[in-house]
Amino acid sequence: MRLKNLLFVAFTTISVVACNQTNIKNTVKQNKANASVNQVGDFLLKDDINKKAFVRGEEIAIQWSELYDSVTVFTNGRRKDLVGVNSIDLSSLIEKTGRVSIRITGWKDSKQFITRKTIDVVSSVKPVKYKPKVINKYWHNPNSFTQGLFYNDGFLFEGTGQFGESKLMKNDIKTGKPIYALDIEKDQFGEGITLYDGKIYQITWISRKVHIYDVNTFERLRTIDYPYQQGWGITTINDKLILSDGTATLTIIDPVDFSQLDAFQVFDNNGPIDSLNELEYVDGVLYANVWQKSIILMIDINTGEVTGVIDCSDLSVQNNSDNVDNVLNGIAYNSKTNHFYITGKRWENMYEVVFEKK
Ligand SMILES: [Ca+2]
Repeated sequence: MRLKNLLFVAFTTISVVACNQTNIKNTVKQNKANASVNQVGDFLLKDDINKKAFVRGEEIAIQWSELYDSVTVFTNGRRKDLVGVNSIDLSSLIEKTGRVSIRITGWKDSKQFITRKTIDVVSSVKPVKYKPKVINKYWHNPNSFTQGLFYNDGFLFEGTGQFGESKLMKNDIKTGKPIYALDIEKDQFGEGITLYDGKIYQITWISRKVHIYDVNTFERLRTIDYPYQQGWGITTINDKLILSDGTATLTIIDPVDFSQLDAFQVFDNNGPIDSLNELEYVDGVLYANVWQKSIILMIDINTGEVTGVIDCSDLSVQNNSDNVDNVLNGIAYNSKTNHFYITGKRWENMYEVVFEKK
């Protein structure tokens, strides 16, 4: 009997200890789980919880219960910490148009409660319609698959594409013939070109290489790595460069190492405009032609908004071809005359134009 009692006591004690240890373990486990496994927060859009698109500048009010000790809001990676409030207008955190990934985390004790949402911020302006007025028309080599174009000091500089055919040229405007022309590597497809600090930058489509030349001698100074997937258009904005990649996204970069300084998505008042290609920047306005469309967009680089659309279909028709690849692509600007030059891939003409309201 005595032994039996002893065994019973011992068993009970071990069980209780084991049970307590299990409880502690479970509690610790639970706390860790609470801290690491996100719980769904109750962060909701105030007026219409399912609303997906907002006009730039419109209030984007999010509200939540008073459960949390603190709240952190991320909009496209931009962070704001909040204490003692239970609502925020996100529009104050969003400067530009585009798709915005929102993550809101509420903290209570060791627990975090997360709500994620994606919204679109569309342009607040209706684009003004323009068309080109032709001042002059010049010969353009119909073999040139134009991918980049800029004006400098009386000449048009042109970069062309296609594997095995890509060139960089300095062209006489009146004859369209090259003063200088050089080929790039046969396995590379040339894309946009721009002038920065006395040097020409020529990007390539998928080779992830950038060639840099002296604008006066055409000597290739160096080739650097291109840190993005695709190169389409490039132009200079004061002390920075801006890139298109065939999507609605434009990337502002450091000219020294091509590292990203900013990126935004171009939206009109309906949504994103994809396939942005050749670029030109003039006095606060970025001009971008849209691949396979006969239009040039005017974009406010501070907001991402499309402020104007230039319909170049009359010019496209004059250069029509059976080849669907031969589309509008090439915008250059002469600051002395305020005239633009526009052409296209394998177009027979280079146009000197001004843009006027339709
Ligand atoms: Ca250009």
